[in-house]
Amino acid sequence: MSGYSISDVGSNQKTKKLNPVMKSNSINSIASVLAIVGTAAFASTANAATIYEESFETYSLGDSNGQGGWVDFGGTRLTNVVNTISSGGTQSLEFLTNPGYGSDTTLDLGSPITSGQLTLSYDIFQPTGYDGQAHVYLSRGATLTGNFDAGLDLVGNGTTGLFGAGGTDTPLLLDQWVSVVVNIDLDADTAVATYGGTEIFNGAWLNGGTSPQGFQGMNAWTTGGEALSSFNIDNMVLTSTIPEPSSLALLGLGLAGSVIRRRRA
Ligand SMILES: [Ca+2]
Repeated sequence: MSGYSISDVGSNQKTKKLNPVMKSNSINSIASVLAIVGTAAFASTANAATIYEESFETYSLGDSNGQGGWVDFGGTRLTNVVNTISSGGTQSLEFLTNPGYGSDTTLDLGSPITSGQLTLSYDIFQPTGYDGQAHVYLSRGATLTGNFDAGLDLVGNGTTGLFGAGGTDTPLLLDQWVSVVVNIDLDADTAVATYGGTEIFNGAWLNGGTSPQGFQGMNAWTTGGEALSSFNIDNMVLTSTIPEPSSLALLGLGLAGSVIRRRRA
């Protein structure tokens, strides 16, 4: 076991800029502006810090093992970087059936994320003729040490023609890139997932296993089917929406505005 994993990836926090405040002699107007600033600051907590972002554009073509933190998990096929298909750019990650159990690769964060709101998104391409099951398994624990604790198992099932994650399955959208988005609330231990904008899961994130609440691993693999076929993944992005200190300070400003207004009422 190589134990290869990416360390805590640096966040790229964005600096927020306030619009110039209008000049006014009226306390009422100032109070209103403060209240508006407060509202805007609350909305801006959705500004995300990027934890992981990968478009596979800088990878060498061929075996992805060891590139960008991905570790081959011992599948019967390699997980290859290809330039024959992509969602933006020219390269993507390709998973091949044997048929049956084929490519299997995994990526763990250096340490689990245990609180706040996360959003994981990726694009997936399943062609007509891919008759296996395309898995993207999101684990609460480190997959490289065997802590496969769901999390969610997002499955594009070429056998049934459905995409699902244990909720309400929806028909596969074939021969096109489809965006999968998973919003995880680690404080409430809930998750909501969509496939091509259609909600496919809305339920518990903490639903078994031995790891505490959290998010750490992503394991993508393919199995099943009778055809020698493949699917592709591109544009994996993991962001965190934990409120930033500057937002909290602005929230305070908003509250001050509310107080001023109430006094004049
Ligand atoms: Ca790409």
